[in-house]
Amino acid sequence: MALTRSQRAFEAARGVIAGGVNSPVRAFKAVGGQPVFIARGQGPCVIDLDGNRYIDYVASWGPLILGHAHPAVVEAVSRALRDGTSFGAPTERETHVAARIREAMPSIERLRFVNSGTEATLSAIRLARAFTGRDRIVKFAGCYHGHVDALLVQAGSGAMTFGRPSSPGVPASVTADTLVARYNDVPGIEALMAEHGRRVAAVIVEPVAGNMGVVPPEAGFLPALRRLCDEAGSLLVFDEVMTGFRVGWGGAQGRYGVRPDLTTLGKVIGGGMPVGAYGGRREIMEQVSPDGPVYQAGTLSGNPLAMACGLATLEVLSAPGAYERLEASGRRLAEGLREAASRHGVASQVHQAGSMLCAFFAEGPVRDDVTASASDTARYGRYFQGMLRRGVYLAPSQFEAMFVGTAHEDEDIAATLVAADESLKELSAA
Ligand code: KE4
Repeated sequence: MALTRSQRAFEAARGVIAGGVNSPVRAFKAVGGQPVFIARGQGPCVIDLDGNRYIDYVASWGPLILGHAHPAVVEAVSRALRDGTSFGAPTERETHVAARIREAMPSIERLRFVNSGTEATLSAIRLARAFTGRDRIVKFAGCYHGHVDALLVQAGSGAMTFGRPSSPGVPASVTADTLVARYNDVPGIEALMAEHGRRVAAVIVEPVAGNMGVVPPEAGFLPALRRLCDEAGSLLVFDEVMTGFRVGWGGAQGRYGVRPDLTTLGKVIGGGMPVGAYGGRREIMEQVSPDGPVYQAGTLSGNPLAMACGLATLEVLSAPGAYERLEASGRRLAEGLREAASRHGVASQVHQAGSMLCAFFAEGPVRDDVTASASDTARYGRYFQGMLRRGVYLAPSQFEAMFVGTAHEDEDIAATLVAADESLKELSAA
């Protein structure tokens, strides 16, 4: 049978790009088959090189909350482009985006833009260590904070999918000060902080975990982290790269009412262009160069095109009712998936927080990395392929999230649930 254009493109890519992809999860290794190559996006859909149209729930792993090629975004970036691409000098747009972020999340009294979520978390960790004069960092198994050496320990997302709890090439000396706790396990983190707290610079957490699949915080978990950090004199870092402007205008810190000392952001604040940020209490951020001694820099940080894209995205999201509609879409999808799975006797746990959700193929409750890892990933792979064949593009891994956006109309969600019903029926018959 003749190769599809995506298959030919993948072969060509493999000849020059490591693994044929620029990020591991895109290679479909966790779900089988080969990646489809995307030609373009349009609203809630992406179209591949062979002309197949998919309702897109990857949304570039979260940033495309408005859908693809939103008119306001296209206009803003095109206008900015005509004035140049980058200056390596301050522009007012950076101030406007930062002000919008502070308005939405008042804990971020000062921030610094960088170019990715990874840069944001590595910078936040360095800053926390400098501010406290301590070296220990606590993270949670199943949470992923980018490919930061010190944090690539029992990471979620790609590393968890590939079953490699920590990557080769990370010296033991670099992770020697990284402690790993279990998500949603308050007694566990209490015991860890009782033993190590005085040496802990920061506790970093995904306030809604999205890299072991979606696992919301159980009541009391986030407040416990706030209390334990206050008692130990450690900083609480909310990694809101995924949850920022995703689970609410005020992020997870607004949704759950817990104020972190530092926050990392990415994805939505760039609207699909490379933007990350870290920020928080003024006295902490004043330690960052050039005002303070903590060094961090970046050639393209605050890039004018990326700022224009992010600003246009946040402007649309700030409209009254936007998050109510996102929440309603997320809830509708989650309830429809639960009903379909139940109708066909497929054991699944569907979790939803705002407009991020996921379906675990698991018998029992999923509340941390251990219970998430017990999911039937082979079954997820078959479900993924069934949905892809029916024109629905999900994350090619059980340990990722499904993102619904403002461009998904009722008929897109209805069509998605029809495809899910047929795919789950197929699973139950297998
Ligand atoms: P980036 O360096 O990929 O921009 O951000 C790293 C990061 C940090 N923190 C959280 C909570 C994240 O979810 C991420 C990146 N998320 C993954 C998806 N689970 C990005 C997709 C990929 O790695 O290709």
